[in-house]
Amino acid sequence: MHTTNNEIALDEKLSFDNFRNEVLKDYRFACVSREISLLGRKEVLTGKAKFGIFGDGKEVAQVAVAKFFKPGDFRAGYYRDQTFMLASGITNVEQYFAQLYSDPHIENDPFSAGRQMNAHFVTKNVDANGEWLALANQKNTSSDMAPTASQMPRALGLALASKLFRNTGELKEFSALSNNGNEICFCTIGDASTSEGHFWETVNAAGVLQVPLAIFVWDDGYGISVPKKYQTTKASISEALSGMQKTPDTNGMDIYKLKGWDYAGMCEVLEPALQKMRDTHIPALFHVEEITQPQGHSTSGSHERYKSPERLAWEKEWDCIKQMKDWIVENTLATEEELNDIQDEAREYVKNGKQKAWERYISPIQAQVAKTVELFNATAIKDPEIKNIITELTINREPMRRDVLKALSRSLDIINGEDPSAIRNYYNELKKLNAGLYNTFLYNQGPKSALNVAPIKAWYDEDAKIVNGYEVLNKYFDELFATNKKVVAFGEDVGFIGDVNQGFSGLQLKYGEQRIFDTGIRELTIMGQGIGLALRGLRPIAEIQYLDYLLYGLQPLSDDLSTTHFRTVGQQSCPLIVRTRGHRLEGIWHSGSPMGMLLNALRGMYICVPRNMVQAVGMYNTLLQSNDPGLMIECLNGYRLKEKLPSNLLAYSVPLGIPEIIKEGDDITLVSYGSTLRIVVDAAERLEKLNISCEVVDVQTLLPFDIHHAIVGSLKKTSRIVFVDEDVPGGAAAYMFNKVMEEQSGYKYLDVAPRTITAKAHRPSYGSDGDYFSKPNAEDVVAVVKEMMSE
Ligand SMILES: Cc1ncc(C[n+]2csc(CCOP(=O)(O)OP(=O)(O)O)c2C)c(N)n1
Ligand SMILES: [Mg+2]
Repeated sequence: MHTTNNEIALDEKLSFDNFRNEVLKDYRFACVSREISLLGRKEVLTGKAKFGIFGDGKEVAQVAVAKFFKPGDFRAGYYRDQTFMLASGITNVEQYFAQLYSDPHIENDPFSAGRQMNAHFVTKNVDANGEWLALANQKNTSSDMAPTASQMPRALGLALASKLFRNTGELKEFSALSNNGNEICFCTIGDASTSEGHFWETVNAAGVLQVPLAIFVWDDGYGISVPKKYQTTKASISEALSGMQKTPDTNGMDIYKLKGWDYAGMCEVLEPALQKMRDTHIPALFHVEEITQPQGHSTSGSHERYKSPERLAWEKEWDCIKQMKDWIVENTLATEEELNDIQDEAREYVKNGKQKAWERYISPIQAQVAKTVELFNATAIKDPEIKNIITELTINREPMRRDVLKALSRSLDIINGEDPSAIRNYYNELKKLNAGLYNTFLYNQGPKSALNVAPIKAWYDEDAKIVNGYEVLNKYFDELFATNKKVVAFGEDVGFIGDVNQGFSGLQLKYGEQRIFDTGIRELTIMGQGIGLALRGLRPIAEIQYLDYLLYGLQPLSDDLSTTHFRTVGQQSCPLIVRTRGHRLEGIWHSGSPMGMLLNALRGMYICVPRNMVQAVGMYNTLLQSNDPGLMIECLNGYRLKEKLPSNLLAYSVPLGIPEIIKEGDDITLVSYGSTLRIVVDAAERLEKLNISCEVVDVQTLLPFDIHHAIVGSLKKTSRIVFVDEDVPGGAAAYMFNKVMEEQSGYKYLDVAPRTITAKAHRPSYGSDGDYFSKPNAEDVVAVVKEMMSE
């Protein structure tokens, strides 16, 4: 083919024009983002928003990174990423300000409906019915959190999913979820937050697992006021991590250093580095240095208090937008005037967007104020105190929803002689409306709610086999892995030996190392791994070897998993199943049953406490049909107890929140769960011989708890009730007590004072006697019941 000089010149001009346009587009994003930060701070300082934390100083690095963020990719980041999200098309000015104002309408703040602080982003992973979206075709972000480094554990799982999608034959068909595992998890973190254990555990695991995790450290030299010499060995995270560098003969990660003001330099490194990650899945750390904080850390406090004049002057000079501007002019891509115009236009654009967001935020509240005033005007109330209340409300220039409710409620206290029904009705109407805005989506509410799974009973063949508890699970997991391709299981000793109690015995050999696998001893990131996989549409079962060690993995379960559905207003589901085993072993760290701690920390998960493995299987089936996350605590001493093997292992499902009466009786109700039930049943049998008839109730799940109030039904019959478990005093037994007495109005049906029987406050001494004298035993139960019968 013959090309003329003219054609070559035209081609060059076109590619130069494209390049120039691209650069100017990025410059504009940077300017818009900077204006957001400047104006956002003002909105807080003038009282229109409560708190603000902004991404100023990180703009240029983030427009550079966003260029390589593709559909299918995921982000797990933190509150500095507004420019990244703007440039990726995930947020815009109006949405950003709606969140800053904590606008509770999802149409306005599409990330959290005002539930999250500003700069906490999310994209949907499920539709309104809980069906998985085509994540491979959209740019994705997991939902940001405020605890520093909390994004790290789940980032590992988001990256691991790419590896599983690429290497697991069974997953190939899910092309809407992954494009052959080409996706990278873009993980961002501040320099100071790398001091957290979460960071180190994640980095180590990524180096071992070889997953496409790209960690960007925005290094502005400070964690609030504390400089990095107090945070990081050698005051440099890339230096400190240099031993992690991958070599041709080792695993590990690639480590790059970038300058946060050097637009061209960053693009040049990022393009091949990120492509390599897609191709090879080798993780990488991008240490982005020389970043500034033009306005300091956040709206609370000023950086002049802890930065030296030299540092402040350096930050002005090395401001990334100034540097990018100089670079553009030097390279004659645009004139200074053109760039000033872009800046001016960005300022206007942000101001307009902010204004729209404010109007949308405030107008429904103003309407509530107007309606309240109208209601009062329509009645003949002349009370001066009420008039004051209403005047106070009307002169408030920035009223909040709570101000309206307070005014209505205070007036209702005072109204005398007039008919208050219109005002009361409006008060109740608003309370309902606000409950819908503020108190929803702790769990799935639609078809994917675990509470909507139809119960199916276990069937037993006439010649049903009697097997060990662990064999029930083993048979079940075998059938599960054969039929549900999205299920994966992992944890310490789960892969090769099939878990310490043989639930997965032989299954790695059968289903492969991609589906059932060992992990390092790292409970925190095992949980994060599960969260990330679940967010990407898989059905992970993540194991904590013993309940006592769940504490190591509790933070991501409590802060991340349990709040995911709530903080995203139902837009993200994370159906992780955490499997563990516990209660009743021996010694200080092998006997734990810290159920009260879990109940308090894990609202947003379901907590299943099956009494045997057949019940456990039914609960696994229920959870797997739903999008709700669950914790399954199997009885450690139940694996070798004999159980009858059902014939419909995969089909039957135990409904959550439905207690089962496992022994009927008339004199007293004994409520318990899990391993303790065996002690309770023992005691009940002894009491039977003394002519005391006990009704024994297995609550089956602590969250949810007895949703149809069956226990009060038993109490109506017996008039006496005891709650028994092996948690500390005031733990889960007290929780059950409260539920039945307060929520179910159980107090109305009591003949004698209700009791709890629990373990001692201290942890048990080692050995069987240590257990006997620390945990509740049958003798204790018999004694308490006899005493109650004689009262
Ligand atoms: C677990 C936890 N501890 C403390 C805080 C309070 N806190 C918020 S931001 C921050 C500093 C983070 O600094 P860095 O990681 O460098 O990010 P930067 O804000 O500088 O971008 C601290 C201590 C927190 N949010 N979470
Ligand atoms: Mg910092």
